[in-house]
Amino acid sequence: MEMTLRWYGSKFDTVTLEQIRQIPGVTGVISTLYDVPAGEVWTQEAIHALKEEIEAAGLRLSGIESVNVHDSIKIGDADRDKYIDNYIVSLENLGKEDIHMVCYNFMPVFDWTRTELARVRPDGSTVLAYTQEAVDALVPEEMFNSIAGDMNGTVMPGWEPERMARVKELFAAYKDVDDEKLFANLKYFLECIMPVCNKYDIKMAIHPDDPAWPVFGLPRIIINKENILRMMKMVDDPHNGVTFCSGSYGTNLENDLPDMIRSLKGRIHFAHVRNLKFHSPTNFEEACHISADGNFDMYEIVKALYEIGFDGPIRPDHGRMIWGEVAMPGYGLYDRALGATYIQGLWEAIDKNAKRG
Ligand code: DNO
Repeated sequence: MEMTLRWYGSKFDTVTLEQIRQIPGVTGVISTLYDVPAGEVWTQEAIHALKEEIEAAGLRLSGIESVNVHDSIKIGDADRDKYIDNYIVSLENLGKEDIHMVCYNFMPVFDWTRTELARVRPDGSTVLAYTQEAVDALVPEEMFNSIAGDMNGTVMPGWEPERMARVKELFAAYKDVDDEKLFANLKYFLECIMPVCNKYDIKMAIHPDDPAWPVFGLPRIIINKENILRMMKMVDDPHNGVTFCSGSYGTNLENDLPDMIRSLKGRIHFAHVRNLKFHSPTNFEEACHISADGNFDMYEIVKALYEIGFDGPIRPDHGRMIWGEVAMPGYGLYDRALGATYIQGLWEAIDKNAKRG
């Protein structure tokens, strides 16, 4: 595995590349062209500039999170081919710049969903949290306003104001899209992009839906072992793979995370590792990374990744806000740095144990 940190680019991130470089063991960043709207072409020049900036700081651009998929593709609209063609050109330009991992999602309307961005924990840290009760009490259009005040002046991925302004319209556009249609539209998209992925060896890594169940009645399909294996079979190419995000699949306590990892051997191209603390099956908060703070056995999760021979980029995921830091919720420096070193400690112990037999 290669330890990385997500970085939104110098215009958008409160964390600098110099700071990331000083986190022990972190050699790469996962980045994006944050200001290119979904559906538009990523130019080779812009990708090259991003890569150069990262390399000048002594790090590697280890992959992209995300090249977002336009809603017309997810809906299966008449104009989807135009957006798929643009996506193919973006992948081609990434390939030419020697980038080989792309994370994306296929969630309708909203990306990940939380109902609180700064829930205070007993130690005074703040975390992202979710309760189904809070979602049920809201109409979708209010979702953005209900959390906008807690974004610390940042633009959160999937919660861009322009996108939220169109929520009503988007809901109407998705009205005939059920699980089967969404699967079919995903298949169509993947079949169109696999040739370019094969040509440049680009590993596509779909991010799970978070939380891993339908929200506001919208279909959500990347939620459990059965569906993800169906997706792997439906386009059976190693370039069609997954981002294994423990905190997203883990929102559903019925998902056995180490078992899911083992069943996806060879198809996990990127790993997001974090822990959750549940107060009830539909009320959880994002704990710090260590096992003792949440509900997951982080040792078993990392061990499963180790045992399947996972060798892609891995990153700590959302961190708590601690030590007075003001940053994009979930994406501050300090707690993610603690997470990165903790995951590496688990990995080293597992590796040494395995080698000693
Ligand atoms: C949230 C992230 C997601 C993820 C996208 C991938 O913090 O994990 O926004 O990047 O779903 O496209």
